[in-house]
Amino acid sequence: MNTSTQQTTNTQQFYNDVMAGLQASPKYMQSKYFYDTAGDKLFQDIMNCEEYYPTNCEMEIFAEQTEGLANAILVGGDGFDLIELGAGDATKSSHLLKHLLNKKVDFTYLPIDISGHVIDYLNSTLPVTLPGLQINGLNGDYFDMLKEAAKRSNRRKVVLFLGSNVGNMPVSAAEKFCKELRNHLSPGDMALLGIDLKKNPKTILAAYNDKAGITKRFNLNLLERINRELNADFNLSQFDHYPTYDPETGSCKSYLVSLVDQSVIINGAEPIHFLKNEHIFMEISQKYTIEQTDDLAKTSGFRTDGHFYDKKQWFLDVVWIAV
Ligand code: AVI
Repeated sequence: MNTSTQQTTNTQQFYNDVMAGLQASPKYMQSKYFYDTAGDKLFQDIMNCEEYYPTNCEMEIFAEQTEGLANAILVGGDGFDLIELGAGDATKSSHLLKHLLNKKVDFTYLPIDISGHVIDYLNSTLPVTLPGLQINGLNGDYFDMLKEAAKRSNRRKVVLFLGSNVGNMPVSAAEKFCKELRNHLSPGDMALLGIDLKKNPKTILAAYNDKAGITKRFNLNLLERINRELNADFNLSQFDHYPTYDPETGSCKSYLVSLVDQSVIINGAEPIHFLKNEHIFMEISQKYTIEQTDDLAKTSGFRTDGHFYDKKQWFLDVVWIAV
């Protein structure tokens, strides 16, 4: 498929998903659409803001416990493929890559990302910053690319899925995802997942309700994206950001709330009506207990082999072995 055909397909899919979500009751959006160019930048700002702790916690684990992480994944032996789902700029994993290179470990790094720009960037920059790195970036859907990786080599696989991205799925979907991940692996292959833990509810809520209002802008940016890419007329000032955290379930959820009765037209279709105070569900960021992560491993066909925490014990990186 050429780039412009792909673009048209993506826009059509975006439109279908937005319409399905806004015609549903209650209304919802898919958080994967947060990440256009402006959304990527806002997410960078979130990661740098004082209240958003997950990135710093996981960075601390990768920077200060690199040897432990490396030893955990080397248990299965030398000569493996290190696959990273949603690699982004690979800042955290670079600590691990550097350590493995210094130890002269035989491995190939295969970052997978839905963004072609991310893969081009990693393919061109990492071999410069990490001389000797064997890198083979794959652009596409996670599971399609895992299949591709399996076709290209039959070496042992270690899959990284960092940043608490698994938290952006409800628990049942996370289970389904982990089972599917397991189905793409063979016994002895490994997964290293970053998972945000339950903690003081105020700490969690503050992370999604920063004082500077960056998370609010991050949520509103999706409406702006719909205006721009799908020819819609959302009035952003008529929506407010409403984050919640339920300590019982561990679900942190973000909503946009309509401040007035209003209608929005998307690409000339039938207007979408919003009642005053009606909400749109935007995103879940699920928090887990340690026991829940062990259960998640078990139900999806893995055995837990390691737990790595930051000093505050706010964040957990688990090492799972496929059984
Ligand atoms: C990408 N993901 C793990 C972030 C999270 O914490 O759920 C996205 C995010 N949304 C608002 N702040 C950060």
